[in-house]
Amino acid sequence: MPIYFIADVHLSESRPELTALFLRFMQEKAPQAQAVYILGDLFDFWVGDDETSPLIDSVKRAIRHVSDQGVACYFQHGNRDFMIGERFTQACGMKLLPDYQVVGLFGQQALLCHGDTLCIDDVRYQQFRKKVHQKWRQKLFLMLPLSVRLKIAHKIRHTSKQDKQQKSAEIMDVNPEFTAKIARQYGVSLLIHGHTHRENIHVNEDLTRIVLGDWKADYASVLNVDEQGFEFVRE
Ligand code: LP5
Ligand code: MN
Repeated sequence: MPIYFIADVHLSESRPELTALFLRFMQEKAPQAQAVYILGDLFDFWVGDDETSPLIDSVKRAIRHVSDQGVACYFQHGNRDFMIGERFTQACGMKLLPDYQVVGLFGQQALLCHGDTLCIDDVRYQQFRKKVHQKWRQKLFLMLPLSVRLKIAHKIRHTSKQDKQQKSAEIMDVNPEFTAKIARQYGVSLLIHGHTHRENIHVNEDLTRIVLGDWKADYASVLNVDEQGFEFVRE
């Protein structure tokens, strides 16, 4: 049975076609797998596990349905949904993984991460990340009314979109030397990540780096891993 990897679905009320793709993937494809790994940015943004909506409920139910069938479901935080907590992942029957996780894939060790931590040349983003990952800031944020949290999230999204216009594509990609160093640190020669939306398999002497794609209006980008190897499939 294969293992599926997905990332950067960016579910939101404003993109119902992505929700439809995700629900279809969960209903039709995911039950055929032994495991499904979601490597971050499942949602366009997340402001706390206490938020409820028809979208969140349907996603929760769809993942739960798959995990209840014995498919191991895993989630890693992205830069958009790092506020997802155990309350949400447990309701889905998913295991919340740390930012870096080594897993065995058909005899090969692979390092998994969202990918944002590898983009160290994006200094403004890394400063922002450091701040919003501070536990005390997150605790304070969660004490705010939901409506205020949503306003702040929209404000950050707006600033982020503006900032990105000033950044080169190179700055917003992973730093190759740093990425190689991290892979060495974890003792792997295979890395799987998302975030940059630059779906690809980069094969170098010391490291194979698989970059998951984001989901488009008309297809889901899924990495299928089995005894035969790695393959991107479009659902
Ligand atoms: O997401 P994407 O691809 O557009 O851009 C990312 C980086 N941007 C982000 C921000 C997210 O888009 C939005 C996250 C919403 C989270 C909501 C919960 C908040 C919880 C707070 C808990 C304490 O990740 C972008 C990268 C890009 O990827 C490529 O890697 O460049 O980084 C930025 O744009 C960061 C900016 O450079 C700096 C942002 C400063 C924002 C400050 C806004 C202050 C508003 C305060 C209002 C009270
Ligand atoms: Mn991301």
